[in-house]
Amino acid sequence: MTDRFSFALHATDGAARTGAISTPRGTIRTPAFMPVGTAATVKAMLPDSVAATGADILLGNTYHLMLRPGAERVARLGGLHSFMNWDRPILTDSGGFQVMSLADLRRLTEEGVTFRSHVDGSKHFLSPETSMEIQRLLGSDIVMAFDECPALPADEARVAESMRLSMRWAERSKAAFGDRPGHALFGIQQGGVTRELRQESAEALTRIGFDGYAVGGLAVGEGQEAMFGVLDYAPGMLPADRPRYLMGVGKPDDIVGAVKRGIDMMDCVLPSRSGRTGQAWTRRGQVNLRNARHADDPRPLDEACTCPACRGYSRAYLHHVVRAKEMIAGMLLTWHNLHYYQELMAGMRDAIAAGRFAAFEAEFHAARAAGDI
Ligand code: PRF
Ligand code: ZN
Repeated sequence: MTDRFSFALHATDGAARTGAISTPRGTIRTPAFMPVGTAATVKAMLPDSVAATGADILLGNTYHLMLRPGAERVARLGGLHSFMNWDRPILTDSGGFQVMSLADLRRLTEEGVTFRSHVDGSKHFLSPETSMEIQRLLGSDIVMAFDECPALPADEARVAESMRLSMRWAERSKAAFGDRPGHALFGIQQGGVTRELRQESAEALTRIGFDGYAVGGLAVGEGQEAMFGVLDYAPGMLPADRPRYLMGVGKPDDIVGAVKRGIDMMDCVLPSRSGRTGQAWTRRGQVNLRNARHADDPRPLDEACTCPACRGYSRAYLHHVVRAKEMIAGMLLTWHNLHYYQELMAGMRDAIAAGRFAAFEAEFHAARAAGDI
């Protein structure tokens, strides 16, 4: 095991890449999918179960953890890894994005953002400096720069102004982060769907210098076609020898399209959140277990899946526990969905290494076009 953070590219196939990020807490195989553990838990899953699905790294949230239970408390209790019983790498988002979507009474200035907690109405302040301090207290392995991200569609002047503020904040994030061997700081590209703004943002971030680079500001209302349009050029603007992380994406077809365009890391609440509402993702697309057609079906959700939900239970049982709102419904479907996502990532890594990503992509779309069996 290494005492440093590093990234090694193993193979490329077109723009798609496979490699490994080494950290003192373990290796992250890329392309990587990071399950979301917002409040120091991947909801409905034990950490060992999350690891059993194939996850190398989790995502945690500055915003949620600073409000509850508080970063100082987590630090006193030994840091987030020990607190939540997950000893592998953790990436933490920096909070600005969540403030904009969740907090009440937000006030944005050059200095940072003041807001009221959605939990108890208490007043808080986040800035590049306070976000770096909170992520340090949590013990995050991959720290995200503090940024701001407008929802799309937004007018270009507003997107440009916001991107330039985020670039000034990126510089302050880097200064406040300091030198922390074994921990990484990622910059976040903004600029909406405007190529010139994405270029300006990439140049600003590269000049500052980060351990990795995120493509932020996508999957915020622009639609898949526009997102892929940006991903046709945005990853190529970022240093090829550093990991590239697409934030908050996505559905399985978004993920395959992003990897095809040069993305190495992703996170999304979709597999865990939709598992808690009776939605499953399989090779053949989305399956709603609430649907009455499953009530008498003795077959597993996916006969080819090796997860506990598919090996031990029928569609009829899953349908029953979803309808009865039993806790095991969320547990089994979250497990299945995370397992499916990790199998998808493993399949892409193998395909890229073997130079057959195009064939993998064609098979992925053909299986979905066939529909649920
Ligand atoms: N910035 C940060 N977190 C994010 C985003 C962003 O732009 C997004 C956009 N998809 C999701 N999460 N800091
Ligand atoms: Zn399964």
